[in-house]
Amino acid sequence: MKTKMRRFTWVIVGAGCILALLLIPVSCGTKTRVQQRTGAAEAAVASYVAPGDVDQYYLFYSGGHSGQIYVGGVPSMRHICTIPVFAPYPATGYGFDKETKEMLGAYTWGDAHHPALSETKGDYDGRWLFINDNANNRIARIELKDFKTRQILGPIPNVSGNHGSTFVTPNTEYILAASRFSIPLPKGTVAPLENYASQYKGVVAGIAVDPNTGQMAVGWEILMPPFDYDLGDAGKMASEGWAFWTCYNAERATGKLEVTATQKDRDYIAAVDWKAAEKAVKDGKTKMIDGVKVIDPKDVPGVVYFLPCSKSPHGVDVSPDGKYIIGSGKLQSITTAFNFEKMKTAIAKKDFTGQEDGIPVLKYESIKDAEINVGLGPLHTQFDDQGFAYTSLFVESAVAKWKLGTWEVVDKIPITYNIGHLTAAEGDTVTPDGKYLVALNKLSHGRHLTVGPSQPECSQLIDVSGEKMKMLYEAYTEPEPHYAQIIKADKIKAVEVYQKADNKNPNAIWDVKDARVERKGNNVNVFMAAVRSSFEPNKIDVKQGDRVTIYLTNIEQTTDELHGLGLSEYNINIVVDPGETKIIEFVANKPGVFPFYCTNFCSALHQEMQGYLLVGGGKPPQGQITKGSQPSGERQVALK
Ligand code: RUQ
Ligand code: CUA
Repeated sequence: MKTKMRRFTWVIVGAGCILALLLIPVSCGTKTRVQQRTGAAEAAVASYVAPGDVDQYYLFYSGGHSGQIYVGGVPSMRHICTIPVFAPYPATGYGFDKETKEMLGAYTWGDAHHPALSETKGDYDGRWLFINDNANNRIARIELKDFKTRQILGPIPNVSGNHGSTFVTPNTEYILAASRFSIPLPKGTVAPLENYASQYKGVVAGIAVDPNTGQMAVGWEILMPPFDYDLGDAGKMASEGWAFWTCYNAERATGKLEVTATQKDRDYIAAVDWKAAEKAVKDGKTKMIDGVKVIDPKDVPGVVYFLPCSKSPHGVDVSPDGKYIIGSGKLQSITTAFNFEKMKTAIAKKDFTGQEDGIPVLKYESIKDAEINVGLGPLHTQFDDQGFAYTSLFVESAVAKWKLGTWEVVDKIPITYNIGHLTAAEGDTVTPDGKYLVALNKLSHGRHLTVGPSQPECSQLIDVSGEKMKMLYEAYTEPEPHYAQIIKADKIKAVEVYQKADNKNPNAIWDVKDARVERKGNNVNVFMAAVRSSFEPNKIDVKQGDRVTIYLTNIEQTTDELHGLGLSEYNINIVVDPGETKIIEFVANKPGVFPFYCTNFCSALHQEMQGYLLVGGGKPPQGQITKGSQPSGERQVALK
């Protein structure tokens, strides 16, 4: 592939040279080398952030089945940090201390797809970041004051394969969630796959968010036909109060979906009046399934409608003014702009063509404003500040720029290769910024230093400030960014040190004089301080079988002075930020002497920052290790 690409480039460059020689100074469509270099220099300057300077925007991109979120800067595209969410992350000690271990529960992985920044009046407010776990039906909330995961909700009852998530309503009243895989409900029930069409159920849901704390809880759930609910977006401005999800497999098929679920010409976008859903829950028009109040649309007319959409749609995106709902059939070359007002009129006039399990299907011709000829394999659409929309074309490997209202395609830029999502600066708000667009590409095909068969993912930064889109930069990431959001840097105000006054852990200690080991029966409590460059206490003496709890406080109040505690052969690894207390719990079940040491380079004497855990009750010291004995994993000592 690479060789071919290189050869191809040579041909182009060669042709460019010849043309340049022939045609100078007459300009032509082909760029000369000088022009190419100027373009490259311009692009380099446009994405350059000098040492010591910071980016204009944060880029939060999902880490796919790594379960994490990556944080980058725009326009530099530099990776700044990783926020662990659904999987343990030894680098920050995530998943090893009591709090994060409990948050992760029994799961050691998640499949993170769509990060969503919290909003106030339809604008990112910089408070929280939410992200879905497609695999284990969870949603996490990250506090942007300290970039830490603070809550993981789920598995959400009745939702199976939470892909159509997380998308927030304009004031973060709800986070959308939905079933990608319909199953018999409640979870735990089994029905034969032959009965899929009648006994399996989909669910769309609104997860309620406490406006003060961000705490999430199930708000409402709606029982849906057994389709595959794919992506969502919340209505805004004109369409505020509504939520939209695409779905494929209106065929209600099973087996080889590639074939069985692509039979019909149309699938749907589900439109939910979430204020009506809220009211139905309040009025008790629900039934309990797995402890959740679920709305059956048959009992609550008006809560949900289906908009017919080109077959196998993927993304659904609401324009900044809320007037248009953009849905694309991923096997087609058009994207459809549905008109929200027309949708309301059609509902009022009962302009239906049928129903699915009691849910009215609106007439396509009555609600669509335009079919835009964007190109092959349209997936997702983003918006700028000039009334333009940008649609990613997976099959064509391109982005199409088109005008809302006139529906004409005005520009196209090739992408390398196979773009999935794309994200624009403040692109999901009611006032997008324009300026930058990031293409999140599915394949990199060796455009980087070779790293073996497991290749990184590629994203490309595009300048969208002018008439023509300009490619600026290409960056690589770990697997597997799906969606990302870009927020103005000055909207986020994060702390760099936890103030002592804010640390509410009753077992924190702030003076090495208070460091101690206390025993109550088999429970050993260690009150430990970490400060450059020692742990106090640095000796913990316990008996085999004791339950050990270490309250580890980093008493530093200085930026970037982190300490870690790695305990050899006990699989324990904690990091404490300045001013933070973490709780380490374990049973000292292995006898012996186990060193612990600081894992984060903190000072010139960082290597000296260490101590010992002595777990008594094993064999007493008995002479010398036999010379020449093979290490076998078993203790081999010479008996006298
Ligand atoms: S998906 S490439 Cu998981 Cu968001 Cu569209
Ligand atoms: Cu503390 Cu290294």
